[in-house]
Amino acid sequence: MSQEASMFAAASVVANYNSPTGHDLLVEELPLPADFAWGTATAAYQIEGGATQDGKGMSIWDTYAHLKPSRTNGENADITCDHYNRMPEDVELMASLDVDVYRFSIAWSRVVPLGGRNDPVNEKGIAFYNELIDRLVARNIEPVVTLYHWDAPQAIYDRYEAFLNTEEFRADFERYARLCFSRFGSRVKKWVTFNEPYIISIFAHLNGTLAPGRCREAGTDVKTEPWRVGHTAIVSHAAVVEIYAEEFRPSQHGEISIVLNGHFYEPYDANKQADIDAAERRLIFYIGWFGDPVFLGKDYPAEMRSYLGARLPEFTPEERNLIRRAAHINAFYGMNHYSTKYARALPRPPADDDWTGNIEESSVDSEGKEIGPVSGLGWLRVAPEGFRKLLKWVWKRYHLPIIVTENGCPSTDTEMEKAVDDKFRQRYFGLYLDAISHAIYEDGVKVLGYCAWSLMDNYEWSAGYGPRFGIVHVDFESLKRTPKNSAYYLRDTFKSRRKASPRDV
Ligand code: PNW
Repeated sequence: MSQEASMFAAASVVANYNSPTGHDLLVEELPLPADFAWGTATAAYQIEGGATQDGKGMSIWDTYAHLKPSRTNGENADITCDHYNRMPEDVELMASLDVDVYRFSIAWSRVVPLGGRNDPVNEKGIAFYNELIDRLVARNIEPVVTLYHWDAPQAIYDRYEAFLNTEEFRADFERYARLCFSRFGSRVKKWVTFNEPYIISIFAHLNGTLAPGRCREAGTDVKTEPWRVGHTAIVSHAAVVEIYAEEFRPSQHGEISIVLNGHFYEPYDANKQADIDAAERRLIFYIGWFGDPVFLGKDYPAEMRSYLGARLPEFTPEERNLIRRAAHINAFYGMNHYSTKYARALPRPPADDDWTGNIEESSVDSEGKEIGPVSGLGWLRVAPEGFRKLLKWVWKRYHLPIIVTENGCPSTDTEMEKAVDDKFRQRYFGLYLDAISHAIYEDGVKVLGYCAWSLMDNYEWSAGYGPRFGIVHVDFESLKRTPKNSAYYLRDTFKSRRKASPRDV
């Protein structure tokens, strides 16, 4: 299994910030602008449960999580946090933590059970999100709403394989988006089309570790499918962004964009030009793939064209015009970021399914230095300096205000007591907020807000209930929620850090 493919598997290493490898990371509690917003993030499939309740249709995740043999650690999210039935309590919980914003996603198959443009709307599903939004607004919490967080309606996958059919998907996604804008847009002022198109493309259509699980072993075409999937996401995003700007924004006055994830990459050997180039190329393959068409209205980066050749789709003239028109409508850059890795240039020619720009990733550099202490997940290491550098890289390339739409980690202890006194996580948050402060005040990057991943422990996709990312503990037997100390840490740190610290960018 490649390093990327194994990232949803839990690691059992115990972290030590003062490790013998020289990590001595101390939280400085640096200031943040007075108008900096903070909140929590979730995704529908990971927290809602109510899998078949009130007319919800099946999504590709309902199918994937029930495959036999299991590809999700034997676990599914039929119930998970049961947020669908406990939503009022969860809103009160957030209010008690003084959050400014809540980022959540709408389950497409809850509002259009069969997903298609001519399929009926499920009013009970609409009512659920209406109540959620109303309760948030009543508590002065701003909703940030993601239209697509990985849970395509199963029916559109059965009909035309969802993202693999650009025209069909785009048409169905346009109708779904219009429905959401018209029903929820009077109160939702920040929209996100897609969460992490990189992960949708690579993990779901190359490594096969996420639904619908397409991979070489399953006999699908891993050389071209991921790039077609990415293309569909870019074109559908642009179409929906334009629809919002033309049909809804004049009366609703909201903003729309996309959320891109990405590690930062450091060269494996900082003295080797090939590795310095490899680190930059890896960022371009991860982020530029989507960022250049979406935010600059340009073709895929030249590096990708030269490495991937005919595997990378061409934009049709209509698509080219569309992405050019839509690019300037995006109001912010939604950034999901967790960790940093080293990139090493491979000496041999790329594999026929290479998706990295022919580089190898690792957590240890040429001198044996680790990038940072490991969290409860092997791929997620604490490396706040990389976060600062990524903020700078993104700002320089796209020059859009950044909202950190996800950041967090699973602690190394899962025992109830230790999990609630989650020092590892508190320190991670403290360090990553320091990195934002450096980026704002020293590097001149515009960062508007921060959402911790996640509000509560939830279903971590193919890793099931193993890794706990929540700032609130969930007992999956009783479904009782207990705030961890990191929740209070975030509440208090935003209270104190934001005092009288004017934004000077
Ligand atoms: C995100 N990476 O996924 C998702 O948006 C969440 O739903 C998920 O629970 C969370 O992060 C934690 O995993 C990611 O490889 C998957 O950098 C992979 C990466 C980052 C985020």
